[in-house]
Amino acid sequence: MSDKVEDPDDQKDIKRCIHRLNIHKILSVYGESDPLSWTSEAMITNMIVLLCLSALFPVLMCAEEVRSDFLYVKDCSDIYASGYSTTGVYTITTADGPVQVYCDMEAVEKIETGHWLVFLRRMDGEVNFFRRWESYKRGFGNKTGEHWLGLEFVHQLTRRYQYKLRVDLEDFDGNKAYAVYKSFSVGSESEGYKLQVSGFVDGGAGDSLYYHNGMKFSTYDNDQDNSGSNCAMIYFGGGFWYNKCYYTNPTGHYLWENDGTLMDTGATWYYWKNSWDPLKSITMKIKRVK
Ligand SMILES: *[C@@H]1O[C@H](CO)[C@@H](O)[C@H](O)[C@H]1NC(C)=O
Ligand SMILES: [Ca+2]
Repeated sequence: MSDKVEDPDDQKDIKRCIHRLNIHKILSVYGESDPLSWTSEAMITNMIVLLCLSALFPVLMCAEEVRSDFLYVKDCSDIYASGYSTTGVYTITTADGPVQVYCDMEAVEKIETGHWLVFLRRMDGEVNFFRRWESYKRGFGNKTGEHWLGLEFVHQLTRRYQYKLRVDLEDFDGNKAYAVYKSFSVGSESEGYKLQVSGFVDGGAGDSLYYHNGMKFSTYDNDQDNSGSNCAMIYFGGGFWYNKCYYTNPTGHYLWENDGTLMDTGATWYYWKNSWDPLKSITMKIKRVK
């Protein structure tokens, strides 16, 4: 596990060294010497989190509901057009049943209207993102807090309509930056939920997704990355379109502060400051392009 990372450039070599130290630190926290034991521990934690979340569903169901056919109300733009302009959780009925979505209805700039459909949100570390393929496919988390909406749902939307993507970042000093991609889509499961992004617009964040464009999605139990190792496993990441391995890892280990330790396993977006610093929050959201 320690010497199978095949990162060619120096930058990655440095990363690899830090990474080894990190594995050691994490394992000592858990009092284990065998990485596999750590994994089973993480899996048990996942199960507990999942159980807790299912108990919370009734609470979430109290959110505002827009019940309609997937064909007519498919995303936050339609919900907005139906007269709902408050940011929050809404329910969309799909062929696979109801799906709860978090709609960010705020206009971010004067020229840019709201009604973004959030598919990833990290903000406080309350939700464990080290999860298996099935979780990333179906979605998990707390829709008013940290969550992953689910690859299948996002695929079903982006195969039918054209979407753009916006990524919002915030560091621990309150600085913000963003990146927009004018075109965003996720392939089918048989295509590995492949990522397609293009039309980068810089809102100060830089373009960390270029390295992930065209990649299949990977989780620790479904390695479809370009590394000889398993990116999700070696960096304790969640699920992402890992390449060999990443320049952004929004589902990474949530770190509550930028204290210099465990830094390269965090939720990072490298090209903002050319650093692996963990972020306080990161949101990925999509909007239909007319
Ligand atoms: C969901 O997350 C929000 C924001 O962190 C929090 O206020 C709320 O209590 C959470 N809800 C549940 C049901 O855990
Ligand atoms: Ca691999």
